[in-house]
Order: sequence, then C-alpha cells, then structure tokens
Amino acid sequence: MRRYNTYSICLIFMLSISVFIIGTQYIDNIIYLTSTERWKSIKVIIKVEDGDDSYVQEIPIKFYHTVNYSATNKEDIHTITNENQSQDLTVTNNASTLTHKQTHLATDLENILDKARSDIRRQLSNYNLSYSGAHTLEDLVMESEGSPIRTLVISSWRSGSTFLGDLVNSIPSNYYHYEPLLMYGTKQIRSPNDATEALSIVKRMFKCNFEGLDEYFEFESKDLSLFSHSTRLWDYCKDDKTNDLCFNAQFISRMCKLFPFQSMKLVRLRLRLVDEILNDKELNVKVILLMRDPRGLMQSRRHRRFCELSSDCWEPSLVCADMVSDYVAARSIMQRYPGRLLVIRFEDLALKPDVTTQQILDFMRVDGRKAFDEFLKSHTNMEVAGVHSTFKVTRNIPLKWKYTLDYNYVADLQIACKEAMRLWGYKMAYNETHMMSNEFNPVEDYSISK
Ligand SMILES: *[C@@H]1O[C@H](CO)[C@@H](O)[C@H](O)[C@H]1NC(C)=O
Ligand SMILES: *[C@@H]1O[C@H](CO)[C@@H](O)[C@H](O)[C@H]1NC(C)=O
Ligand SMILES: *[C@@H]1O[C@H](CO)[C@@H](O)[C@H](O)[C@H]1NC(C)=O
Ligand SMILES: *[C@@H]1O[C@H](CO)[C@@H](O)[C@H](O)[C@H]1NC(C)=O
Ligand SMILES: CC(=O)N[C@H]1CO[C@H](CO)[C@@H](O)[C@@H]1O
Repeated sequence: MRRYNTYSICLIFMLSISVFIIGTQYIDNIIYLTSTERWKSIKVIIKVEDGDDSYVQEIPIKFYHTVNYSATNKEDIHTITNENQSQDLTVTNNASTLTHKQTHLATDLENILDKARSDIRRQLSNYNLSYSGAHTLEDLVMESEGSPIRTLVISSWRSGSTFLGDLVNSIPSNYYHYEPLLMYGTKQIRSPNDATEALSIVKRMFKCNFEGLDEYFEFESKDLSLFSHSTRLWDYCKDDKTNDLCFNAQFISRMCKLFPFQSMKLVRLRLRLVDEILNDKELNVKVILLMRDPRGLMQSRRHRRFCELSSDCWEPSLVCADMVSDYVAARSIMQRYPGRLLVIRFEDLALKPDVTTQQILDFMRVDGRKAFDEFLKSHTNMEVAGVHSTFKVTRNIPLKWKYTLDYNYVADLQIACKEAMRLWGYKMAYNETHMMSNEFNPVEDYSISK
C-alpha cells in the first residue's frame, strides 16, 4: 500500500509538471486539466504574461471548476449568490434543487465575512488613522457608510505598473481590483465612446458593486491570473469548499465593502478619460500616473507575443502620442483637481525608491511606510531565476536599454518620440558611443505645470 502511495505521488508529481501551462498570449492562456476527481489536489500552475509581467502562478482551484467553466460557471454564480431569494427572483430558477446548498453557503459566507472583519481590525490595530483624516476605522469602511481611500494607477504595458500596483497593495487591508479591463486585450482605449463601458466597470468596482459584471466574471474564470494579485479576496475565497465564492458577485461585493483601502491599476485607459472617475464625488479617487522612457518601454516590450500583435503596443508613434496626450491630460487634471493626481516615472521609482515611495505615501495619505519598506526589501534586487521571475527593480533595469538596443532602432524611436521625451524629461542619445557610455544619464528633471 505504501509503495502504491509512493508511486501515485510520483505520478501526481509528473502530472503536475505536465499541467504546466505555456501561456501563449495572456488573453488566451489555456489550462490543461483532467476531470478525474482523485487528482483534485494537484495544483494548477499557469504561466501568465499579463502584459506587464510574466510569472508563473499557482492556482489552487479545484479541477471540476475549471473544466469548461464558461459553460457551468454562470449559473453557479447566480444560483449560489442568491442567498436571499426575495431579493432577486429572476435568478432563482433552480432554487428548489439548491436550497440545501444555499443554506450551508449562507452560513459559510457570514462566517467568512466575520473573519475578514476581525482580520482587518487586527491588521490595522497599529495603523495611525489620522494620516488618512479618519477618526475611526468605520470612517473608511463602506459597510459602515464610510469612504475608503481609493487609488487608481494609470499606466501602460511594461512600465512597471505591476510593481507599483503590488507596492500599493502592500498597505495592510488594501483591496486590489486587479486589471478590470484585462478582457479588452492588447488595446488602448483612447476615445470617450470606447471608454463608456470601461469607465462604468471601473466605477462599479470601486463602489464594490460586482453584480451584473458577467463578462468580467466570465473572463476571470478563464484567466485566473487576476487572483494572483487580488490577494486579499483570494485569501478568503480560495478555501471555500466549492470555490464558487471567488466568482460570487454578491460575496465579492460584500467582502470588498469591508476594506478601508482600495486600489486598482489600468494599463489600457489613457489619462484624459479618467475625468469622469475624478468627477465622481462619491468615489473621491486619487490617481497615480506612471510613465516610462519609451526606449526602456520598447526594449521591454520587444519579443513579447502579446505585444507583437497590437500596434497600440509596438508602434512607437502610437505609444509616444499616448505619452504626449497623458502629459497634456496630467497638466489639465492637476489644475482642475488639485491634490488628486501624482505623476511618477518608473526610472525615479527604481533609481530613487525611498524618495519616490515617500511621495506616493504623502500623496495617498496613508500610514504605510513600514509596509512599503518591507515590500521594497522583499521585492527589489531580487534575482530569482525562472519560477518566480516577478519583480526585479534593480538599478540596472531602467537603463538596460542603453546596452541592449541597437542604436539605429533608438535613433528612429527618438524621432517618433521627440516630443514625448522632451515633455517627460528623457534625453536623446546622439550616437552609439554616447548611448552606451556611463556618463550618459538619459533621465533629467521635468515639470508638468509648464
Ligand atoms: C464548453 O461550453 C460551451 C458552452 O456551453 C460549449 O459550446 C463548448 O463546446 C464546451 N467545451 C467543451 C470543451 O466541452
Ligand atoms: C432579504 O431581503 C429583504 C428585502 O431586500 C430584506 O428585508 C430581508 O431582511 C432579507 N433577508 C435576509 C435574510 O437577508
Ligand atoms: C498619527 O499621525 C499624526 C500625523 O498625521 C501624528 O501627529 C500623531 O502623533 C500620530 N499618532 C501616533 C500615535 O503615532
Ligand atoms: C557622439 O556624440 C557625442 C555627443 O554629442 C560627441 O561628442 C561624439 O563626438 C560623438 N561620437 C561619434 C563617434 O560620433
Ligand atoms: C432554468 C433551469 O436552468 N432549470 C433547470 C433546473 O434544474 C433542472 C434539473 O436539475 C433542469 O432540468 C432545468 O432545466
């Protein structure tokens, strides 16, 4: 019997290796699964290239849930969500068969929410609320009619936004709405018409209203990489016996409303379109715009399959036109919404992390120095090959392009990006020798309020 177990452990190990997924493109990661019940305990591992970072992510989700999720998920979300039948009769089609399950779930759900409430209280027991202008925790908690500190990171692919997003998320009891627009693929949303739906999703999520976001859940159930960043939610839903909680709109909405800090990052929406979000008094969102030297950006995007297919991603004239438009929008927003926008460059974040992260804390008005320091300690200068190749913000990353890009390419790029580089304080490299010399520091001061 023992021997049999050893063999089966080996078999399971081999199988789990074969379950390694090669993410072709972040929007169509395929999860190879087996439906056999006894393999349920095998972890699903997925390689994610989410446009900003590639990393290997373990998804402790039960197999039967990922087998043709698109077919089964929707109904589950609705029926199981519906703990209070009188609230929404339209989704109780199959109430009769599910009543028993629901009763259990309703109790589980309340227990999990209770646990989250007390965890949050404990995590923030040493938190100085006066940083955030609050007297009690309730002032920041939506469940008790408070108003959370909401932070929106606007960036574009491979600008370091995953790093910044996770840095912000390191603040205790922060709820991270990770890339709600992932389903749009490698596309920039530039026109107000295209933005209507996206803005509506963003606003609803910031208001913790997940009901009716079917498309989001459908996408999320296929691309579970979302949960690798929405860690706080995942912590509570992952152990649920059915795992449906992670896709249960009502549960997520209630859970979300417990968190005093809420953050989101978007790499597909240009800054000028977030006016509508800034204008929403109920939300009172603060925005951090993260920019990066187009040369470093393009160097980092090269040979990425997700990028090669979209001119929004690889065409320098489009990319740099976005940078110019972000600059113009930043200037306008700073005038109209004082104190609501912070602009930072990836190079400053990476080369001067102490100063730059302090700017972020002062801007957000949160007591997060300790959390940020811990995050920086564990996420920078980290050289881990392969599996956990996540965030490495070392001194050489921002300037790596100087030594790896072909000067002819850089010269063309600089022509297309002349205006963007001037506005954002990036200096030209005049020739190959100049580009590669250590004396050449491409980053200089810039100012938005010209
Ligand atoms: C998954 O479900 C969809 C919708 O019901 C169906 O069209 C598709 O064939 C199913 N795929 C598999 C692999 O069963
Ligand atoms: C169900 O919903 C109704 C109306 O919205 C509400 O009055 C009632 O208290 C709810 N019941 C439970 C158990 O939440
Ligand atoms: C909390 O922060 C405020 C400033 O924001 C400071 O004046 C106060 O001394 C701090 N309280 C504690 C207990 O550290
Ligand atoms: C490269 O540019 C620098 C700075 O403009 C200049 O001093 C140098 O002579 C140039 N070198 C070559 C090989 O053109
Ligand atoms: C509307 C709906 O989905 N009804 C289903 C409820 O469950 C029974 C069997 O359990 C199905 O036959 C119905 O189609």
